[in-house]
Amino acid sequence: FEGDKQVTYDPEISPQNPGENLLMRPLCRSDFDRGYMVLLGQLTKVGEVTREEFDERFSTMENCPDTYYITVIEDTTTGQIIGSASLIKEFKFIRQCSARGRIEDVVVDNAYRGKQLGKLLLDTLTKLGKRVGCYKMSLECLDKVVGFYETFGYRKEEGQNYMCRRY
Ligand code: 16G
Repeated sequence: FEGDKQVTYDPEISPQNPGENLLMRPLCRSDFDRGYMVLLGQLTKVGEVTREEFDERFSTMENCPDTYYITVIEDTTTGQIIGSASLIKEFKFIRQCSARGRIEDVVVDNAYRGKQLGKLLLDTLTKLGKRVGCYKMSLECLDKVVGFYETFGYRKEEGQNYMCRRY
């Protein structure tokens, strides 16, 4: 199965070594001051989130152990967050009390394109999902990036539709 193929990098990078002056790590509370919300603004509407609101939401997530794996990449020269992707583990009763993993809010700063960072984030979180016991992983994306996600073994499933209702 293609999804089990090793993802390769050129030049070689890894979570421990994502590139010169770059650091890959879990989101922390102080990333509010490192432009985390501004970065998310490159993905969708973020609204005017205050530090207090961010703090409260961070605590809510922190209080759900083994659930929110929000991974960021920091440029250590500027101290800014320049990439992020989230793995959310959703606990289930089905499949012997298994869990599904969702990949959400994947974003790499426009100025940092072409450094394989999206690939590194996806590869890492996809493997992490398996490691933490997810029986499947899923995500939603635009037509133009379907090919990118296929690299990591994601497929449009026959007869399955993504449905959405907005408020
Ligand atoms: C994309 C994202 C999703 C994000 C949504 C925001 C990935 C793989 N998908 O679908 O996670 O939440 O955009 O758009 O990153 P929205 O604000 O219109 O829902």
